[in-house]
Amino acid sequence: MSVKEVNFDGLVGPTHNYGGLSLGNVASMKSQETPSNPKEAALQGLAKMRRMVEMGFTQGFIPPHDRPHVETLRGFGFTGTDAEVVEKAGRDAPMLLRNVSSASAMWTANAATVTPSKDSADGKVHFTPANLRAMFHRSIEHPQTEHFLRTAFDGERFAVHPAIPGGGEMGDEGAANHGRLCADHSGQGLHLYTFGRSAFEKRMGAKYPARQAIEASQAIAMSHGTAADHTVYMKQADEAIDAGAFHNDVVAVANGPVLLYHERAYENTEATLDEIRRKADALGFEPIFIEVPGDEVSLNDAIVSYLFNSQLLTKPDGSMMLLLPTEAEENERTRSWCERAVASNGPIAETLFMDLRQSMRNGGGPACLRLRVALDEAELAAMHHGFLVDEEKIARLESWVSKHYRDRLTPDDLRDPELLDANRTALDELTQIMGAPGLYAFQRS
Ligand code: SUG
Repeated sequence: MSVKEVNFDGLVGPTHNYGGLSLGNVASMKSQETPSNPKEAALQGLAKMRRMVEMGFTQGFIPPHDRPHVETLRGFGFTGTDAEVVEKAGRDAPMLLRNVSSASAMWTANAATVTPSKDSADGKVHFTPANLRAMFHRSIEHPQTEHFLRTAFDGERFAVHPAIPGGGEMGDEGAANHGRLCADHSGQGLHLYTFGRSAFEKRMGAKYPARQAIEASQAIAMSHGTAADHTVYMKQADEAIDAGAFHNDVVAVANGPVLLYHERAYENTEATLDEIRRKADALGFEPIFIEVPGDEVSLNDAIVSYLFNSQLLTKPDGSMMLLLPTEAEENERTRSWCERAVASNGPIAETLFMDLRQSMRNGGGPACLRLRVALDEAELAAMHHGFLVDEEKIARLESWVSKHYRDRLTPDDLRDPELLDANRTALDELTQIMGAPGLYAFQRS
């Protein structure tokens, strides 16, 4: 049965703002307190989805989370009506309110880790929502994500697990630190899990946190039933993390047999690539490594341009393209690298640069905004089609955004209790567009 890779993009939520919440994410730290434009952010994301549909890809989306998240504030002792809770938190705990208001669920590469049915022991598609424990504002995402995934992928063909228990350094950041190599999407895959640390290691002296624990990745591989000889664990280079590669997808991307990565992305690169070669050979395909040398594109160039945070896509005609952010076109070194890559007649036949600046200013490029799920025809038919888009639904979502979203928001504006009400009205209407009534907890209580 033929298998398609479906990209589920995070629909940017109405509270998109620059809170400066992510230590080690240089764009987020730099944008702190500047005004955002949630309407433009959501429309930029929808424009990317539209391009994907126009090029013949099957495209899905994951709706925004309910923000500000009143239940979390109640957990911190705030009481009263929902509006009172937001008002009191805005007055007495503005940083807490900022954290529970983030629209960070838009970066669905961090929503979950996915194992296609071809690669799991029980033949089901497996999902584990990421616990995202490294950053408080993201650690509250997984219960809503789990509910969305259970709604989207319901039935015997799918298995949705709870997040890996968090606490201490037991961090899991989902698909942003996971890649899958295969001959093509219908073939069996080799799973590349990238980690920054052991949860039990005392990591002293580092500039920035290493978010992914190897124990979390191992737990996912085990619960998804991925065979040990179909799995490779790769250690992120500390140098890359400290330069701002807070997720591996800032310095590497995989698609089909191709692994595109920065020379300094990993520790023990040679030994790791050998392991990939050996395990891929046993699966019957030859991996194609495209290493970008540090003297052509420095780690810093990679991080400011997000060259690697691109979508490496196999088009319906079988050729590969790279969908990148405009920042990678503006940086002379990354643009020239792209030009040389296309001219070399290698696997990357074409590039497409897209304006995703609103998300980029928070450290979220094209690849952060999407969760890849490889589905065969029966699985695609069995999933909830409210989470899929075609051109007509994208047009409806664009009007919905234009009607409900503000075009300017600062972290201070989050104190406005009317924002909560307006957001819930918008999300309620969104569930009607999706045909998914009661998707949000506030609709069920
Ligand atoms: O987790 N930024 C996100 C960006 C996630 C990017 N995802 C991938 N690389 N896959 C993060 O650091 C910033 C929010 C703020 O500062 O307002 C933020 O959460």
